[in-house]
Amino acid sequence: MDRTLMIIKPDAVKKNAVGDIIRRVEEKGFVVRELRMLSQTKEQARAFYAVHRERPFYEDLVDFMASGPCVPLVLERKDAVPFLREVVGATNPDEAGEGTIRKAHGSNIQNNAVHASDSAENAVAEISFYFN
Ligand code: 3AN
Repeated sequence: MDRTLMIIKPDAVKKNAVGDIIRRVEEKGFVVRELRMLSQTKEQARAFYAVHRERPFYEDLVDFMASGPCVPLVLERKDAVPFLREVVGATNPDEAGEGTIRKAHGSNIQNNAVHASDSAENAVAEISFYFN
């Protein structure tokens, strides 16, 4: 079975959408293997999104990710990485398909409810960022 990392972002935690998001991924056959809640420091958020450090939205993204508690989870399923990306939907919630998590809970391209690893290699690195 493959594993991937999902983060329920601060906007979704503030909206009380944690339970609904977990229900949606469980309904799609994912098994929750690890889960925690933490409030990230800006340093942690900067490190997690270091790949975006040259992008114009980087500091806003860091402020957002450090704005309140978030919930990283390790999810297990066959083809976990690509399948979770489908369940999550497009980065911009306006472009996300019907039935996706971002369509249901995202507010805008930054406050888009969840993060999902985009490759098997990144999934391994991102899981070890939050879980030993
Ligand atoms: P995804 O999360 O769909 O893989 P990425 O990796 O391109 O998208 O972007 C990481 C995060 O950066 C997004 N989840 C979103 O919160 C934020 N983001 C991406 N593009 C923009 C943008 N144009 N303006 C503001 N925030 C953005």
